[in-house]
Amino acid sequence: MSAEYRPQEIEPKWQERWRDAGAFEIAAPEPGRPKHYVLEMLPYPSGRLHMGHVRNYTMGDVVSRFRRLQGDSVMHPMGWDSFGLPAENAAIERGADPREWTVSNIAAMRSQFQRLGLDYDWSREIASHEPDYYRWNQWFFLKFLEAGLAYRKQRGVHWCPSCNTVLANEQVEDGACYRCSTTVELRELEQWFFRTTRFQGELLDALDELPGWPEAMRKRQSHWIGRSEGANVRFAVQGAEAEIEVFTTRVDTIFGCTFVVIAPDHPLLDAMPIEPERRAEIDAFAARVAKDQVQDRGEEKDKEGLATGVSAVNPFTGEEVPVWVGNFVVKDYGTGAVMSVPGHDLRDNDFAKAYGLPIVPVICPPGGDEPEERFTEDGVLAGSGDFTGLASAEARQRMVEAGAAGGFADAAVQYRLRDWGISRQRFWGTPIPIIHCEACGPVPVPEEDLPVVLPERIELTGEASPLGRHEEFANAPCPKCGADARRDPDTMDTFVDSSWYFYRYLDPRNEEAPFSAEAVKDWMPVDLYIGGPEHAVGHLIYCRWWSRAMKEIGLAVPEEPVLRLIHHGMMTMATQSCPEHGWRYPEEVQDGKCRECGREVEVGDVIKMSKSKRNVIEPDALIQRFGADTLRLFVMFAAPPGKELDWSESGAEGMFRFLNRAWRMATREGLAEADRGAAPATPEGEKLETLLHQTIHRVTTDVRDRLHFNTGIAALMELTNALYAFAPIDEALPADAGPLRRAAEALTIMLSPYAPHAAEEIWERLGGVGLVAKASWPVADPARLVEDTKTLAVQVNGKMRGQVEVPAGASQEQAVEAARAVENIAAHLEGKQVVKVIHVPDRLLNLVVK
Ligand code: ANZ
Ligand code: ZN
Repeated sequence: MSAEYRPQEIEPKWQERWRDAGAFEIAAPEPGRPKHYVLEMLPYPSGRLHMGHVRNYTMGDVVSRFRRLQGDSVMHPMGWDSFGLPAENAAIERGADPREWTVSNIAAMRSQFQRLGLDYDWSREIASHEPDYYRWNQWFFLKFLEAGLAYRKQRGVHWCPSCNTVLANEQVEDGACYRCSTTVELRELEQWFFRTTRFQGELLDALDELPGWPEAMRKRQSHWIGRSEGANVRFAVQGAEAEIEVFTTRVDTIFGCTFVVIAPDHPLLDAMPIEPERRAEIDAFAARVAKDQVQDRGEEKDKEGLATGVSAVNPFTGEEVPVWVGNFVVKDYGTGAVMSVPGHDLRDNDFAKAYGLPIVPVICPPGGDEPEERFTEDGVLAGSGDFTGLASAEARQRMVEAGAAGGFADAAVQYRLRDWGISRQRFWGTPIPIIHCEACGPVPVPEEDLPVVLPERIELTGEASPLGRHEEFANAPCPKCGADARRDPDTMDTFVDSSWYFYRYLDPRNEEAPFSAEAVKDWMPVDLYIGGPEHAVGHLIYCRWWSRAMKEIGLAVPEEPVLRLIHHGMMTMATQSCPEHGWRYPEEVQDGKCRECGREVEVGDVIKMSKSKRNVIEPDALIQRFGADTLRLFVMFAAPPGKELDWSESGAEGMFRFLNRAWRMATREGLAEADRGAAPATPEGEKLETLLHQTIHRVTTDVRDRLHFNTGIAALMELTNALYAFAPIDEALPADAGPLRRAAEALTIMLSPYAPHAAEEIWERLGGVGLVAKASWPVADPARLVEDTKTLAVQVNGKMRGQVEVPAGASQEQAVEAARAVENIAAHLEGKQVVKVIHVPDRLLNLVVK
């Protein structure tokens, strides 16, 4: 083997050794060792690794290796989120077989992962498109159905006309499909739903008990679940035996209610005495606005409405107010009806002005005694009968009490969260285990008939629900009555697959159950979960819900599956564009010039890496050039987790140089033969020994407690520099080689989570026993952590005059004495009298003189 650092030689060698030794396989936690479950969001097997992946997965790998060295039993599995549209689109566009396409992509990505040196326990690998995985999706579906956690309903749902499928609320971003950005439409469809609202209160409350989750993430979930406290108030409809119930968070404004608005498709409209002509107009209006129905109140759009000609009675005032239908009232939120208070609600105010409806302000800003139009905050009530003069909060309470006593109002809580629609009109997903029978309706497939397997060959054209046209698949006898019936033509949302996969890793080959209770007891909850923040309200709510749902059907699982969550942060890079050829890839540019035409390229903003802007770097090319270890170090060093990481060539080169330096020092001649036990024999040796222990301490706490991987690397670089200063590489090994040998070994172990291949090779050459991956993390000697001297800044009359070394914890007298001994400081004290001393121990001394 070469004396030089040659990553291309050593990396495959160690990957093979790890594989042959089954180094990272683990059956169960070893007794006496704490378990640590490190999980990264499982990738969609697109077939190509990008830099975002590299960062995400390296981060998990560093933690996993680090914990193993520290003596933990580490669970670090990997698998594939292998159902989903890209495979199906490849089939539609190029006639590829979705299964073959998927399997070959998985193989390609797995080998890329291995080239990065990731320490997964591959014996636990799972892929969600395999029947032995998705059969458990079907099993859960049936159990949830039994428990009332799943149901079928016709409801307005988001439809992506480009993906030809329904989307969940969580999959619509600003009115567009999260996948392809096409504007979504609203469709009324019969769909299967998971009752996420069943645990909405718990999901919200438990956020407070997740200190290991980023604050921003908890806020987004809390907003998404969206709890509102208020009241339901019932207005009697004039001329009919009907009541309109409204949900309001501001019952204190009810004396200013001048009209009521209900959703244009509200079923209550049928019970109202509306003239036939108006009714026809309302139906037409409803049909028109249904198309662009918005999910959220408060979204900017033109408020449109239509009077019904009917009026209702405000139960607090006895006044009659007109009832309107309006496009801004959402049928599925609250009661689908609102009391409009144009005095204090901006939307109602706009609406009232547009349609000439009365505006009656009833809330005075605090301190004032005039009610103020468009004042939207809490204040003091005016013109509100018995409640006049009360502050808003108190008024709300009293009014609900009065309403409850009178039988026309109740306290009410509303959530913004909606049940999770899981039917997808696509092929490449988990078949829904239901058979629709004309006589019996939807009938569950008996458990013993699971899995319902996707058909092998199918023609895919992009039309919705292709399974429904595959006669062999679609036809099935009704499990109840035996009559000819049809299977459900839809598949499950792929977010079903990712809601519980981390349980399956723990017991991946179980054929009797999704997983065993022992496996869960051994390993759950996940100690650290790493993935993109874009999953804040989709996946990360679903998997919290799924754990609760599993508990509900009797499985022994924790309610909260994930203790600590971090994001890897985006990879960014400057764009480069040639005036002639437009965006250029980095390899199309040399010395700032376009390789094709020699024109100077313009360097643009540093933005998220994207193919379309060509500011991307291919991990494979970097591995070939620098080796995986340099790439790993770079992505871990350049920014802390969660922060954007800007790609730079020089940054990668810097890491490569650092590895070379560490390598040369640790593999230098004679070091492996030096006596590891020899105590420091010189003051320099003492100093090195102390620095070593301080470094161990720093790296341990930075990575273990704070996940500050970058400062951990910085400490290792400093230690390396100190080794060079202590024992210059071109000189013979110093006689005081004990500290050097110890430092080189500890450096190798501490480097190994980041640069595992180089570390193994150094370790072997240093005569280390076994794999460095299985070595023991060095322990800092507490005696060496107390710094014995401190540098005091010395001021005279508040001006910096010098510095002085004092023993740590030196007294004021000691400090003054030491300061007087420094020439420059003494000069400023000459002939003067010290009238006051300000002493901040170990930091600062200020002498006030006259
Ligand atoms: C009267 C009122 C006066 C309101 C006022 C607000 C301010 P959040 O906080 O989001 O829960 N609302 C109720 N149901 C609605 C629906 N289905 N579609 C559209 N808007 C609806 O919002 C609660 C408020 O949103 C309720 O309080 C109601 O307007 C409106 F000065 O009632 B409020
Ligand atoms: Zn039947």
